[in-house]
Amino acid sequence: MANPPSDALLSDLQTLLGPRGFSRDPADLEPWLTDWRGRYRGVARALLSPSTVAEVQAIVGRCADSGVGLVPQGGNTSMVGGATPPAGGEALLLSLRRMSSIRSVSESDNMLVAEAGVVLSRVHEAAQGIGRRFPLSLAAKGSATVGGLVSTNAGGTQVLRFGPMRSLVLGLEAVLPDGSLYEELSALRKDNRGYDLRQLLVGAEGTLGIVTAASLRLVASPGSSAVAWAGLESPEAALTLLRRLEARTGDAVESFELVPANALDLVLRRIAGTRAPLAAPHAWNVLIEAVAPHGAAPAAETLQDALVEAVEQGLVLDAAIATSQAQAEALWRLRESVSEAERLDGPALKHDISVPVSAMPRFIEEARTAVERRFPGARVIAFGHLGDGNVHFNVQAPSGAAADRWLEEEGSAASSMVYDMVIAASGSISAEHGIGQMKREVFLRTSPPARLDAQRAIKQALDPLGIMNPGKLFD
Ligand code: 2HG
Ligand code: ZN
Repeated sequence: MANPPSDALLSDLQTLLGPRGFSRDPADLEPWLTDWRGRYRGVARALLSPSTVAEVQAIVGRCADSGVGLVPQGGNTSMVGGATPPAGGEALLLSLRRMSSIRSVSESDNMLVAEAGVVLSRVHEAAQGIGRRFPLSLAAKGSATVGGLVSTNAGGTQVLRFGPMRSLVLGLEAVLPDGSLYEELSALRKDNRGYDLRQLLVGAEGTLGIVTAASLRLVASPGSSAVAWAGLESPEAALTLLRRLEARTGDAVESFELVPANALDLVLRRIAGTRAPLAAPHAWNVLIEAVAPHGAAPAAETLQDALVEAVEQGLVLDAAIATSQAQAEALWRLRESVSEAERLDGPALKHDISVPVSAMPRFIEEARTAVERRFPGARVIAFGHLGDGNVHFNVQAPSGAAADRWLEEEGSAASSMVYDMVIAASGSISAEHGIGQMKREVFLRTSPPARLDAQRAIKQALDPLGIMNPGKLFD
């Protein structure tokens, strides 16, 4: 267990970091003590905002000497309370937001080096600046930071082709729990010197060290891209369509996002300025983005041909292709607003789950029927990354005044039911959001012993004092 910080430690940190890097003013701390969904609230004794790696090392070193817990935080967009301090008030909040420089961009190595506090949309811009791109995107791109993306092994809406963060991190710089610096911002594509510490830190949720910078892989910009919206009868039809489109485009489908009628309906009702993409509503929809390399037939042509054929065959019920950048953005906005529309609509239980891709259509239909039958009034909204076998199987509480009581009385039974079905389908109870505080119990309950024991041993070896992001993953 971590210790509370002493007055001596606090004043030492204040001297070290100066007025811009240290605050105990409740007004400065307030925005960062609650997660963005308002589900978790914590207490911290001070907000530390270092601007250099040396400062992070000094902070961690001092906290290690006195056994004080540190909660790293970037854009505060965690879906599982992973960046919210514990309620006990004994930890220090370590914001990486001031470490926000892009240290280098290299065309010949096809990579850039960004500090932990760089926001994802700036990574996109920097890559574009040299005619390349960073192929990972998500709705929170305007606030999610590199450190958090690395530490949660973030996924998002482009995993289908280039994989999650794990496959895009070439090197890392991180301060380990004893204050030492792991410094391998390497551009190496091959490196087999023993255990891969970089991959251990990716997805560790700040429990094994503080990521301060990452080398990120870039890919070629496409010659053209096309965005379409299609209405279908079922998730099964959607998966069939995906495989056909992949065959047609030579695996150049970059996004294939499932949106059920109830999610689209929420967006159209709750998000100003949105419009229905097709003439009539359909039970299921997909947003598709496909690309084509320079010199090849434009992506819009290939996608159009494939969709016309799919409509003729009855696989797709209706479809629309964006004919301008503005239209493409409007379609993307529908997809990216689902989470926010759901939040505005009322409380929901979030289940970020995965099962084998081939099993997902059946899982969605069966699990939805089972949950809605057992919990009358609750509504399942299953949307997201069908091609990755990952949907957000969210359960909205019955509407009206009884919602909060329902969550309290039935919420954990409903979540257990979903997770048990996921485990029975050989799936994962956390596909892309991590464990944080929200999933600790189910993580401990459902993980195979060998997996848990090995992870605990790693945590114990690297962070024996338990000062790194206390209360997340393990105690
Ligand atoms: C998404 O895919 C995010 O939009 C959020 O992962 C999912 O709100 C959610 O459940
Ligand atoms: Zn997602």
